[in-house]
Amino acid sequence: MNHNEANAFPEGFLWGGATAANQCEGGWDVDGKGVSCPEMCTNGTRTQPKRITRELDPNALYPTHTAIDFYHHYKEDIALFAEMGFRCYRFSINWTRIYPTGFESEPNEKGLEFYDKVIDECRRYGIEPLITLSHYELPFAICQKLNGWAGRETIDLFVKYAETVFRRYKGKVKYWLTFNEINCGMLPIGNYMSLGILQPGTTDIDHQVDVPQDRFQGMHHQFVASAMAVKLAHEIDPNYRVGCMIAYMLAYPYTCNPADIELAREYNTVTNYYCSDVQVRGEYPYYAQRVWKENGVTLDIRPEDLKILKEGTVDFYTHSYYSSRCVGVEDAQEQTDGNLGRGLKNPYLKATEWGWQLDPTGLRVILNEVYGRYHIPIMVVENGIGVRDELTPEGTVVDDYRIAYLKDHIIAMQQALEDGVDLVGYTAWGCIDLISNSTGEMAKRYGFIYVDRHDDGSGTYRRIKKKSFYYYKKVIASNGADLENDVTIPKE
Ligand code: BGP
Repeated sequence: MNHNEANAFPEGFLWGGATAANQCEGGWDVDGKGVSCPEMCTNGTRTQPKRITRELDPNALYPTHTAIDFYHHYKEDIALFAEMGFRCYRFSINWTRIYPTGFESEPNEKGLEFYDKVIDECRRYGIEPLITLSHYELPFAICQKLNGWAGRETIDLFVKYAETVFRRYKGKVKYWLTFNEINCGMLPIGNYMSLGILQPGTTDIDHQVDVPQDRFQGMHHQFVASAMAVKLAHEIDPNYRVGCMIAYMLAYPYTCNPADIELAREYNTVTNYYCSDVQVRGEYPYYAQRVWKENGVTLDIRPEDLKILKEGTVDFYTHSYYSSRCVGVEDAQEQTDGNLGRGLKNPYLKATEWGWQLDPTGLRVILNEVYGRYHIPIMVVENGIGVRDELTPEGTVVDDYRIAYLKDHIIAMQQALEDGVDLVGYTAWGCIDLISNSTGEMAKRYGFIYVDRHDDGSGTYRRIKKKSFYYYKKVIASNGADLENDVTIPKE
C-alpha cells in the first residue's frame, strides 16, 4: 500500500508539538518564581551526568535557568507553531511560577498571568493547548522538606496547585495531563527526576541512591494525587479531559529463547503498564504484589486511597516514544542507551549519536498494544530525534534525517489507525530546540525551529526555520496524506 496516498488520519486530528517549561522557558527567578528541581541540576553530556547540587554552585552552568528564553519569546514561538499549522501545543505549567515553594496559601498572580498570555496566544491561532501539570518540575522546597513525593503531604500541595490552574483557565483549555512520564518512577533515575526524592549520598542524575520503599510509596502518592486531580477537573469543568502520560520503553526479546520472551513480557508489563493500569483502570494490577515483593517494599495504601483511585480514572492515554531496546538472559551483548533506560543493542536498528535506536515499527506495536488493553483514545505526545544539527553556510539546517524519522513514524501511526486504533493526536517532541532533559545539553536538538543557543551558554536566541519546518507544515496541511520529502527552504 502506498502510504503517501492513503490518508487514515481522522478529521480534527491534533497535529502539533510539545515542550516542557523547565526545558524552554528560562526566566527561572523572575516575577516571583520559585526554584524547581531541574533548576538545581548542572549541565552534562552522555558520558558526564548532570550533577544535582543541593546549593547553587557559583562555578557551575545551569542550562534550565535561561534555556531558550521562551518566557520572553512565547509570542514569536507560538506564531511559528501557527505557521506550521499546529492544531495543538503541549506545554507544561511550571508549578513554581504558581506556588514558588509549593507551601504558599495564595498563588503568585504574575505566574498565572504568564500562562494566561500563553494560552490566549494559542487560542488566537486556534491552537488547542494540552497542558502537563507536572513535567519533572516539583518545587525544590518540597524536595528539601518532604523528600518530594515520598511525603504524603505532597498530595495536598499538588491538588491545591491543580485546583488553582483548573479554575483559572476554565473555558480556555480542554486537555490536561497530570504527570509527565509517571512510570519514570519505576527506575532509579526517577527518584529525583520524577519524584523529587533526593537521598543522602546522591550527587548526580545517573547514579542515585535508591530506596525502593520511598520510590514506590512516592509513586503511590502520585497515583492518588493524579486521581484527585482528575476528579476535581471533572467537577470544575465537565468539558475537561484529563490523561495519563507514560514513557513507553518498548522492549523486544533479544532471541526466540523462551526465557528472553518471558523477560521481555515482564519488562514491558512492569515498566510500561504498572502505572497506566492504575490510572486507566482505577486499581493496582494483579502483578503489583509480586513487584512489591521483589522490590522489598510494603506500601502504605489506605482504604480512602483505593476509593479515589477508582473515582479518578483518566479520560485518555498518552505516551512518549523515541526508541526500542532488547532484553535477554544472555547479557554479554552490547548495550545501548534510550529514553530513561538502557537495553541491549538491536542488530536490525540504527541509533543516534546518543545511542537511541530508531524503530518506527515499534510505534505501531505500542499503539495496538495499548489500545487493545484499554480501548480509550490515545495521543502520542512526544516523539522525535535528538541530533547535533549544524547550520549551513546559508544559515539554515537541512535536516533530512529528521524528516525521514518523522515520515516513518507518521506512517506507523497511519498503519495503527488502519488497524483500528483510536489515535487522536500527535505532538512532536521539542518542536523548537530546547534543553535536553537527560543530559542538559543544548546540542541535542529535536526542533523544527533552530535556536541559536549553545552548551557554553552563548548565543543570540535567534529562531531559524529548519527544512523539517516546511515538511511538517506540508504534512499538517494535507492532514498526513502528503508525506513526500520534496520541500525546499524558501529564501526569506
Ligand atoms: C522525555 C521527557 C522530555 C524530553 C524527552 C527527550 O523523557 O519527557 O522532557 O526531554 O524525553 O529526552 P532528552 O531531552 O533527554 O533527549
